[in-house]
Amino acid sequence: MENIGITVTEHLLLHQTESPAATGQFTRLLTELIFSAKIISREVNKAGLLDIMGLTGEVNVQGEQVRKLDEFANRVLIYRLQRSGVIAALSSEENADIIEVPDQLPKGNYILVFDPLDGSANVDVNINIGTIFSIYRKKTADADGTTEDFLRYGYEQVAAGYFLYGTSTVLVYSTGNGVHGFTLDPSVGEFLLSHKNIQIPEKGKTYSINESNEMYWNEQTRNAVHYFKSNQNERGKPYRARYVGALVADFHRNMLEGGIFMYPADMKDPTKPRGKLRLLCEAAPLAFLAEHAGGAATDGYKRILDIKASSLHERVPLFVGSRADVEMATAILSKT
Ligand code: AHM
Ligand code: MG
Repeated sequence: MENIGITVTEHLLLHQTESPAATGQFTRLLTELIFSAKIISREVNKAGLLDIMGLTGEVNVQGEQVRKLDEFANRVLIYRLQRSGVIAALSSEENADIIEVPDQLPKGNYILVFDPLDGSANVDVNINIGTIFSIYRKKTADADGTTEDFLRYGYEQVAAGYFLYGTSTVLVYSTGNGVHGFTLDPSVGEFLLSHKNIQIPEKGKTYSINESNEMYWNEQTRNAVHYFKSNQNERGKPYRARYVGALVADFHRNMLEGGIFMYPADMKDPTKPRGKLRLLCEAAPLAFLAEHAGGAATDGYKRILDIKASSLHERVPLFVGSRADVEMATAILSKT
């Protein structure tokens, strides 16, 4: 019989012995994430049809307007994961504090951080968006997760991944043993293995950055970006510029084709130069995936996975993607 595909669960079970994270509890956790993503994907696909487009009029903890689809994705993930029995506590980009598992529900040992709908400004214009997740084991003795369980080094993650709602819906994840991609076959409702053991090319052909921030950058950042504009890529041609404005989409392209995504610190607020992206729900999980695919991720100076979060919504500059390109950007940024 012809090959009819390997589902995520089958893949996880086949490789269970190789992965410390792949226990029954972990399989349950991933299954809940997958089910939530299928629901979100369904709603994303009809975003233009329903009264789901546009803003809710509320402002979230980051001071940004909350879109209806963000709110929906957030609610689905919280509802499903709180009832999974394998989670001690959750943290979402959309919620100021950690989200507890109510006392009447069973609790587990995992800590989940997620960005329910990354790049959600793209919803109304039909451009890719995604869901990012990061998984840790609870480290405090308390059955309920505490903030301390979330303020961790990125290297402590047991798994990380994302769903990209694009031309197809794709899941890319790693439990620290290779990075694998699965594509949702809507006709059978399953994610099937489509990208086995993804390896980011050592040097890429693309740089991705919002260059309209240039006036807010310091000299080293300008120099680093200038490097990619004035040097040759791995094919001996100029680097090409691509910026979707959805981190997951830019990261996914660069993972498959090679390249660097940069969101440097800027001086939009002169009293505090900082990056835009969040360490726990964006930078750390993508850094985990990049490294396990042979790439790299820094904040321009040090490895993202070596940064310990000091608050739930801490922001960091991010340089992530092909190893040689990230090392080049980091070397230029580190020059005083
Ligand atoms: P979000 O999580 O609120 O959608 O914000 C994160 C997004 C990233 O997906 C994207 O790379 C970045 O913000 C784009 O920001 P900018 O418009 O400043 O370039
Ligand atoms: Mg985001």
